[in-house]
Amino acid sequence: MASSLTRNGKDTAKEQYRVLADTLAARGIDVEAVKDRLKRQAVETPSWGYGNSGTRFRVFGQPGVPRNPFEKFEDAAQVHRYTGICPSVAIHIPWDKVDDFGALRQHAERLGLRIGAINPNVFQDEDYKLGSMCHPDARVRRKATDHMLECIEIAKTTGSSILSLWFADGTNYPGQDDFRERKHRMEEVLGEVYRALPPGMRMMLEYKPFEPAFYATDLFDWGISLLMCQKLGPQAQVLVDLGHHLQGTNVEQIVATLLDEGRLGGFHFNDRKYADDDLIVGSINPYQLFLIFCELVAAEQSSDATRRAGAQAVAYMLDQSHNIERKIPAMIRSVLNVHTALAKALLVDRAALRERQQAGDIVGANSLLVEAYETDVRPLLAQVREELGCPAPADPLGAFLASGYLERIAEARKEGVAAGWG
Ligand code: RM4
Ligand code: MN
Ligand code: MN
Repeated sequence: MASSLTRNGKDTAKEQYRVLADTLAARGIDVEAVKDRLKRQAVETPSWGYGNSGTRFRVFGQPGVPRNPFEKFEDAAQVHRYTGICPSVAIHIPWDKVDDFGALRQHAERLGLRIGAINPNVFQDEDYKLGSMCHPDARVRRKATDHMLECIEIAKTTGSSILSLWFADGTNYPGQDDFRERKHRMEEVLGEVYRALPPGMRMMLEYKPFEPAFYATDLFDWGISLLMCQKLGPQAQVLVDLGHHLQGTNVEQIVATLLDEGRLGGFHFNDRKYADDDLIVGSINPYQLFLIFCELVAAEQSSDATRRAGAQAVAYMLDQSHNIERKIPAMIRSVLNVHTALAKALLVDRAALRERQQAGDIVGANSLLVEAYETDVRPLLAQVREELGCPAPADPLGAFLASGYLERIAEARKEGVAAGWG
């Protein structure tokens, strides 16, 4: 659907921006500073979000889906082109295993991209039926450890600075294994991997309450991830995947707590209605996304330099599987939603908020958030994309759909096997 911005043409978009900028300036907002922050935002897209995926019932293939990691980067370059803020792509090993990672890196760079977080896969092998790092058999733990060490080597070649870890480890029945022993095995394996990290590389530890394990998961919540990180050392940080919480969890409070402890490594953005649904971020609960960004902006603007630096180093990544929706458009929509949530969070009058908090003005304090959230930031983001040099600043998704790219890849990638869940 064309937005009002495109319907009325470029000049109208400019006019709408001028009106908004004046309104914001009158509210005491430094519009240039807001734009600078929005231009500095980076969102990493996941290579696996470009391949076919599905549920355990069915994977519905799509035309033109990449057949190899090189083509995934070509699709990711489209997302970056139209949004202006997606310069890197996370890869998953072995889904994205290639003979020559140096060549993949060059390919990415030629497209104006870089290779981002490396995600080892220690859940899709027969050996991992009882777990990987917590497996009762030392041979399997060794295999999982070696795979993670191999991923650190790959990261050195690709120039990646994040080793992103998610484990399917857990048990399905009470009594199946010993909780404390599994925890000890986890500490040992993670310790060995941690010690192999070169300086400057961060390990990010993801948690998830259930699935595929249905009784107990070894890294089950942010508390256990934080505990592990604290035992490991400063290069270990927690990764918050928005779909990895039980219903009703206050995710923004977790974010604030981790930021305050200097242990928020990054995000896997997505959205969900029920569990780990991996839907387009901001499609179900955009208000939660906004509140999360409010915490990030607050930490970035904190008077404490360490907190500021920690917030500025947060890695913003998407982790989504677009099962039935077209992949590149879904990715573009996701990135736009992230940018929108950040833009709104940047409009919160933090000084006034503080005053009202101190005064116990509950409704007044809340109103400042509501006012920011209700602001239509589309003209501001269009202006930001224009300044970033995007080809269709007012309507990136519409312009991508009209570009003919989807038709071209459907034709060009007819032969061969599409990448997807193996
Ligand atoms: C998990 C988790 C991981 C992702 C895998 C494929 O649920 O979110 O980040 O790598 O799925
Ligand atoms: Mn994830
Ligand atoms: Mn997940």
